[in-house]
Amino acid sequence: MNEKTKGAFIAIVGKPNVGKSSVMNRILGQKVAIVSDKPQTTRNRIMGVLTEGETQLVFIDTPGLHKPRNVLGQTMVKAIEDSVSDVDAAMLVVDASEFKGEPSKADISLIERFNKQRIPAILVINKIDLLNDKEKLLKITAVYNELFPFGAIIYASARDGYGCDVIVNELKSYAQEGPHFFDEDMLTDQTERSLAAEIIREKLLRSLDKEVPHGIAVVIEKFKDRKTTSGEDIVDIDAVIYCESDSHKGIVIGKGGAMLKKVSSYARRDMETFFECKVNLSCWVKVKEDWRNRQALIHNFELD
Ligand SMILES: Nc1nc2c(ncn2[C@@H]2O[C@H](COP(=O)(O)OP(=O)(O)OP(=O)(O)O)[C@@H](O)[C@H]2O)c(=O)[nH]1
Ligand SMILES: [Mg+2]
Repeated sequence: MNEKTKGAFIAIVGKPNVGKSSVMNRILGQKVAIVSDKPQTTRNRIMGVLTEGETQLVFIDTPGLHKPRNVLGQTMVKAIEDSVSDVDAAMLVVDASEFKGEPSKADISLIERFNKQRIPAILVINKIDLLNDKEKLLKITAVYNELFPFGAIIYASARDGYGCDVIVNELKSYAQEGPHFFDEDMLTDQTERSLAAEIIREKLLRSLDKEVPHGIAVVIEKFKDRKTTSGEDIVDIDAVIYCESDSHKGIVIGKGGAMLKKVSSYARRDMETFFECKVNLSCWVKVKEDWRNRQALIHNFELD
């Protein structure tokens, strides 16, 4: 082969809930990062790799930039800062439907970081499927154009897939000649255990209200392949769902165990699709008070 390989590392940044993980999943054509309608769904850096011909784009999906209210929040914000310092380009995602006439504080602070680190960036205006007023798009474009010399401003809908091919083409222009960092068929750096834990956390975020899911951490204690008696592949997964109080534990378990049963069954289905085999999932719920302020526990839960 005389083709020269190229690659770029791209940080995906923005406010919570704007659709960063959704855009990455859509670009990769596979769900590697969990998604929910609750802010702060993504808790640490999640890598997604796209290899197309000679070019490899390595995406770093990050938590949404917010004002930390606990040690976990501080750790999440640190993960964003670390990501932006070490990439070839950044992709700032904004939610078109949430635009209130001026850029958010989070976006201004991220743009300051692009300037400080001398990182080029593109702007992705996402969720355009929710916009009735197309004038608003022009307004957002004008406002953000004033703020930073974006390499491109792209209208997108991660829900429909609109604009995602344009994003990939733009990002390819930041790729530099060099060997690929990862195998062509690699999709993410997450282990099977962390993928399984994240799938459970996604179902909890989607099924529970308010503060309860934010105070949850999931740890996989067992992940073991075996063959069933009829020779089929099956994996036994034991998961512990940690929450912050007895009352939260009660909510996670639900009346007669109904909530835990529902969450486990949705999670198992997703795991079977992702791991392409049968899954036997058992979940337990335990309490670890105020874990989001306890560095040692945050470390144990692999969130730092
Ligand atoms: N209508 C519409 N909804 C979208 C689109 N993209 C994402 N969403 C929804 O927006 C919500 C947030 O999506 P995420 O991808 O989790 O957002 P995020 O920016 O990664 O959020 P954090 O990880 O919390 O920072 C979810 O309910 C998505 O389904 C879009 O293009 N259109
Ligand atoms: Mg996310």
